[in-house]
Amino acid sequence: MNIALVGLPKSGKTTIFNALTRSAAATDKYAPPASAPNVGVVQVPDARVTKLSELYQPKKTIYAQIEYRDYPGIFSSHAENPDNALFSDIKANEGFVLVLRAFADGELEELYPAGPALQQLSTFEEEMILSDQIVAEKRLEKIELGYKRGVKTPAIQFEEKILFQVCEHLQSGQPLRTLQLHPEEEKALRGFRFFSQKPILVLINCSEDDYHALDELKQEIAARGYTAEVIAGRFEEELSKLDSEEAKLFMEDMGIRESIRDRFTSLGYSMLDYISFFTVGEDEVRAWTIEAGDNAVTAAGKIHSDLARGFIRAECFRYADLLEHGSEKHLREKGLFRLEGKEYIVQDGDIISIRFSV
Ligand SMILES: Nc1nc2c(ncn2[C@@H]2O[C@H](COP(=O)(O)OP(=O)(O)OP(=O)(O)O)[C@@H](O)[C@H]2O)c(=O)[nH]1
Ligand SMILES: [Mg+2]
Repeated sequence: MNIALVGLPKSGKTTIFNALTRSAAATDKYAPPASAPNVGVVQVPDARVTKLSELYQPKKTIYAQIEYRDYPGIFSSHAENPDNALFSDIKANEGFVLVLRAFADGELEELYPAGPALQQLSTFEEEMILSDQIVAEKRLEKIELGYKRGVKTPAIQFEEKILFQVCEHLQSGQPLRTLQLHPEEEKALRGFRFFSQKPILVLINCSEDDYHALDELKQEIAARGYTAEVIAGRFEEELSKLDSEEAKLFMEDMGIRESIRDRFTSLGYSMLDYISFFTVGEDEVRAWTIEAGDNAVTAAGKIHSDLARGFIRAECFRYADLLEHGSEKHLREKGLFRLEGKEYIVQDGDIISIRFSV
């Protein structure tokens, strides 16, 4: 899974990146925006994988991973000339964490004016919509030009029809996230990687004092269709440098139940609507990530494309059942060891073995 940290300049993206990945990337107040992202990979702590590893004693245990990519601030006069390479890079991520600056720093606000948090959200959304509009309109112009040269296929006409819809939707100020599309329409648009189509989680970055006082702002952001979470960014950055016992004491003091690093496991999965399935054996116990609603062939393809191509069936049981009955043998006796076909919708916590032939 990969997640981009985005936002207006100096909203605290790198500070939060450091907390998430236990890195020490520079967070200089005066430095101009960097030109490349910071990248960090974090293992997803999953008690189920740990338990499966105890049961199977494999040579290798592999947890799922989240890759965080922390980008320089975009969409403001301080981030001029957004070069296309940077935008493409940002849009290649699966989901966005939008960091809003909600800590008070008069000097920063003077150097990098951003306005109140809600205004930052509006600015960012408007800019995403505008950027998508430019992309869609450019493509429409190219299609028109093609028509004049006699390039007209049903596929292009189909694309044109959807792009008109896209432009209309964007023009009304709506992000593409809210445009209902059929699967084949969605497929035709996939290559554009529109900004406003990405799943977004909003992080309100505030000072320690305000940590428990931002429910109203959270609700206002929710009313605009976003999930919002509050984080005391700099505090969490400091926290991530401590050992876990020390960190626990500080967190209790502050009334923080879980560090951002731990909170993000479920936040990331629910933002992207992802679930986990597992493969087990003597060699390896491993967690895999797929979208909720994916079928057995898609899951097989995550492991290896050969497994999807030569898919015969999935042998499958549930983690919870294994825990309850203790062994695969007992599961077989209870009829809880299932054979599933291509169309089977994989469930969170399924343990799967793919039979295939190529
Ligand atoms: N008081 C306070 N300051 C913060 C917090 N988070 C970040 N800062 C400060 O804000 C400044 C910018 O922080 P960064 O994390 O570098 O911000 P950024 O969004 O990565 O900045 P760009 O990448 O340049 O857009 C630094 O001086 C941080 O120490 C916070 O939660 N509270
Ligand atoms: Mg930064």
